[in-house]
Amino acid sequence: MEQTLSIIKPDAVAKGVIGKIIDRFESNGLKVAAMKRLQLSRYDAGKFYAVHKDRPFFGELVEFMVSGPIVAMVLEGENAVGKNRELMGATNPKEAKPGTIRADFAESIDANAVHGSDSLENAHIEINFFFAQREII
Ligand code: IDP
Ligand code: MG
Repeated sequence: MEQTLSIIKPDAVAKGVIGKIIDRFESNGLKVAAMKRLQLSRYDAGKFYAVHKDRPFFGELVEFMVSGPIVAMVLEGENAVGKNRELMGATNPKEAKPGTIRADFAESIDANAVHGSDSLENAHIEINFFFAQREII
């Protein structure tokens, strides 16, 4: 059993596809172990994406992530980290496989509907960023 962090980003929340995205997880063996809707501050968005702080798109990424509410979730299941990445599709929705979340719900490489942890180690760090242990059931 693994746990991973998923974020439904501001573009997908604004479009009203929270339920459709969660259905992809639940229909593919991932359970929602914790969930909250919130809006990030610039400080928190910068901290969350600190690994990208030297990339040219960092400023845009932070502005996008604070532009509206997001939904953060802990997903749990067998191979949850890899399975979530597979369901998400490639970072650029134009390169994402048909039937993936990004292919179906995202418009562009910056507004790409979802975030998912890329390793078990980062999943642990990212889950702790959003959730207290008592919120994960
Ligand atoms: P990932 O979300 O598929 O793991 P990362 O490379 O970790 O992709 O990048 C984090 C986020 O930064 C992406 O989801 C996307 O929103 C944004 N991003 C990545 N590359 C670009 C780019 O070239 N231009 C604008 N935004 C980008
Ligand atoms: Mg990433």
